[in-house]
Order: sequence, then C-alpha cells, then structure tokens
Amino acid sequence: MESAASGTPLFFFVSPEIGAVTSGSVSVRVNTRLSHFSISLSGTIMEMQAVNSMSYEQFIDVFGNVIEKFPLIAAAVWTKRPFPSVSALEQNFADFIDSLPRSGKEGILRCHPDLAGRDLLRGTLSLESQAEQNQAGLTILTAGQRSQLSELNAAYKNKFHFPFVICARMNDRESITHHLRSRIRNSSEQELQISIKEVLKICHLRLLDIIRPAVHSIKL
Ligand code: 2AL
Repeated sequence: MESAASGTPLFFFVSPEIGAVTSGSVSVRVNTRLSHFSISLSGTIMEMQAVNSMSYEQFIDVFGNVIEKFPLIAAAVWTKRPFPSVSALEQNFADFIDSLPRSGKEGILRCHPDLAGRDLLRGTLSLESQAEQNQAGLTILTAGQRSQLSELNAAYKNKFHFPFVICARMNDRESITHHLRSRIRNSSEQELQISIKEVLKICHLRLLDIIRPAVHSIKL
C-alpha cells in the first residue's frame, strides 16, 4: 500500500481495539507510522460531506457523545454546519464549551464517569468510555490498585466537587495515578482549565473515531 502524498509505502497494523459504534458500524483505530486513521468495519468511512448532509437527529445520534453524556452541545453545534473539516467541527465543540459559564463547564465535568469507578464495575459506562478505560488498562486493575484509585478520586472530588477528568487513551494506570496525585494540589481555577482541556482531547479522539480527516485519507 502506498501513501498518495509521497508514494512511500505505509506500514500499518490494525489494532483490535474497538473505537465507537456509529450508525450501525463499528470503527477501529488503525495505527500507521505516520498517523492514526479510523476505518469502519462496515466499509463505509464517514466524510465531511456526509456529516454536513445529516439531519439534526442523525447528527445528535452520531456526535451526541463526543462530549460525554452531553448531547446538548452536538444539538447546538449542528446549527453551525457546513463544516469544512474535522478541525472546524471540533473547533465548534470547543467554542461552545468556552462560551459556557463556570457552572456549565463544571456540569460537563460532572457528567464524566470516574475512572475505574462505579459505572465500570456495574457495566454502565458509555461505549466510548468503556473502550477508553479499557485502553488505559483500567479494566484489569488489581483490587489494591482499584481501591487506591478510588481513594484518590474521592479525595479529588471532595476538594473540587467535580470528578477527576483525564484523556484515558493518552494515559495508562501509572500516569493517571501520577496526574491525580499532582493535580489534586492545584487550585480550583487551574483544575477547571486543565480538565476542560482533557475533555477536548477526549472529544478530538472521539471525532477521529467517527470521521476520516481529508488530509489523512488513504485508500484501503
Ligand atoms: C474519562 C472517560 O470516561 N474517558 C476518558 O478518556 N476519561 N473519564 C474521566 N473521569 O476522566
């Protein structure tokens, strides 16, 4: 297989990690030495053209959870179509969040499940969150590791009144514990800012699971 841009061979492997289920298709992350791509097992890869022609019902179905349990944002962002690119779409999610008062931003954080918390144990995580926590190794913790994380999460919530939020897919158990221990020492203002940045990282990866960025298009 060759990259259209350079003509150099692309060495890629398909990881078995399930990304998200959208419109009846399962998306899978593909890692190449150049970048990450998303393909759909159904063979259909969503393009911006398809995104821009969606009804608001379809748009909310597909993008309603790119911000965890907050479909209201997708419902508002739909108004801003057409989106020339994935980054333009992503920017609209970021702008909407940025425009919220502090209580709204905290509300977004409060809709995130704890890492390795009650929802994971009960099997009530969203598909996206389940895949992310799985990728970070949080589904295979020992009882001791789980209770350590649970105590840190509780201490964090006790101080800030919202849960500790971090992009799980960019971390693993050790780095999550490290960030928790370190961030708990921050001020509320610092934590709000850091946490919203993490929400945007989660959003970025979830969007890439759904849409193929034009600049990274490859023919499979
Ligand atoms: C999460 C989650 O559900 N996915 C992710 O990347 N981070 N939750 C959290 N509290 O950070």
